[in-house]
Amino acid sequence: MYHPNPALPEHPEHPAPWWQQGGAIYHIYPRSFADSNGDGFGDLRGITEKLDHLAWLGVEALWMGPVFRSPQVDNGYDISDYRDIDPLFGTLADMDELIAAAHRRGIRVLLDLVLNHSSTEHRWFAASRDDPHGPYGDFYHWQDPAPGGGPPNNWWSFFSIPAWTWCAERGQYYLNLFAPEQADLNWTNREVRREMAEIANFWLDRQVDGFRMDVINLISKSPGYPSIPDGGTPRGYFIDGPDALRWIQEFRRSLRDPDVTLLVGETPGTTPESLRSWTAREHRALDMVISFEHVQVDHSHGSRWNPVPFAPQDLAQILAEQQQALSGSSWPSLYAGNHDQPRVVSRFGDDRHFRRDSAIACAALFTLLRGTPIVYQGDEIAMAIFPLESPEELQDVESRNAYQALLEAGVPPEEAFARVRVQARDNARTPMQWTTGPAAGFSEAGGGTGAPWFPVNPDYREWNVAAQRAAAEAREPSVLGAYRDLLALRRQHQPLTSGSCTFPGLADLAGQNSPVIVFQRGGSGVGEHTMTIVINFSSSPAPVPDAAGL
Ligand code: ISL
Repeated sequence: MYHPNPALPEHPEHPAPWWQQGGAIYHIYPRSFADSNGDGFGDLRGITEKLDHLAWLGVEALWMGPVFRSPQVDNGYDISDYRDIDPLFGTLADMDELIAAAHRRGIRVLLDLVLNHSSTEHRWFAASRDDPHGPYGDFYHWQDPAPGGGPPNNWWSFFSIPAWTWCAERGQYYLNLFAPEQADLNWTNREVRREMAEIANFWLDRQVDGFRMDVINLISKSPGYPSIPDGGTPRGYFIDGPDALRWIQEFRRSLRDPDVTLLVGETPGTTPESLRSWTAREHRALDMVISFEHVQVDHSHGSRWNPVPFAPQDLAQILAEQQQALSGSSWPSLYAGNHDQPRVVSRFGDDRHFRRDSAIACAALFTLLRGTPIVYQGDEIAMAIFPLESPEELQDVESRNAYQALLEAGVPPEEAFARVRVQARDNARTPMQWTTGPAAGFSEAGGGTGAPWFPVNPDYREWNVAAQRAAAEAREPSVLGAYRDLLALRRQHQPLTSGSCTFPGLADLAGQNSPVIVFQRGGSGVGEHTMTIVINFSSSPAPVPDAAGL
């Protein structure tokens, strides 16, 4: 049974759903959060043991990355049984205990459903491969080779490889927009859609409060699988495809509690118009989306593997556009860091000279805009990117493939590594830094079978939860204390909870190199006050730009 956190007022005067009442979501990457049994991997019991950290921080919900049964080719984003917990993370009983323990502390629980694709080790895939005319024959996207041989079209996977894999047993190609071990499910099949809703209801019956829906805008593929014209984008082909919105609406209607279940959709490559369309309340599709334009601000020509320094005004322009698209009856999520992105303080801050203050500046930006903040584990203590020294240290399938693809394109090895190392997803997946103890307190010392699955960032003696909690309690400055204060501030001031969000002087600031971002949160009623937030994203004093008109 869910009990509201007494630290979080319920706002009976606002009819808004719980996620619009000032609370934040804490994002956990389970294998790197807390290891309760000393096997080197984080687990569910580890999360349960650390719930007081979340309660202290003042978050209203947690979202954990996928913990379902999986061969772990993509760290759980390749699910082989949606109704069971992978032994790496524990058992169904551990999950029940975690949900109950979170609810006792007033923290809601969101699971990560990966419904665009399953593992090729799922029983559906074996049945589909072995019996094209059987009940599962059509569960995936199977196609004959192109007339001249080779893959059916020119689609390319997000993981720098072709999107079609040949299956000798069936004599056809299947579609995989990620790794070959992640086969895309065929949502045109009504049975696939029914299975998806039943999986969600299975977890709602176990008392979860909502879902983050992985790459949910990829579920609809263009009929006939046409090739993308040279220079074109996958939009309309497999991004924001023709039936995606309708199927998400149908999915919501099939849920046990369609009105109170939070659905956060991850939507790479989408447009501001689609953002609005997915989330407009009257569409009854998604409640929020995780969009990407702002985390691509430092990608040259849209390529993650060609990073350039970030310009604060470019970031402000993108955020303003998102805020505009999601105003009114839509609602944004706010994030800069997650398990797929480099660490925020290393990316938008100065992790060498102003690590604490620049992490706080990033925190202020991504907690004070309109929307629900999603705080990624470790960002609340300014964890930084990992000092990767060689390509052999890369563990993530996306980073390894990207490095390989750069080499194959003729990029010299040193340059290829330099380009991958700062953007690699591995950077944000290092073990959580809890204490100054062995393995940063991530893994139980003693009884364990080995070291953490990924090395702890060597800076943990200085940057850890225990040290910052002590500082916060002594009212000394710390990133952790700042996060807690910012999250409380959002709940206490109506303009921050639900007011509008505008960027004064935005058009005049476009293309300028001012490091100062200015935005205003408005009161929603007559006579309500507004709040102005001014953040300097540089290492030296800077004037508030005149264009902001303050
Ligand atoms: O972050 C990315 C681009 O900026 C991609 O790495 C990412 O794969 C893409 O955004 C989709 O991410 C989600 O689905 C993937 C999984 O590997 C990611 O971890 C997940 O967040 C496939 O399930």
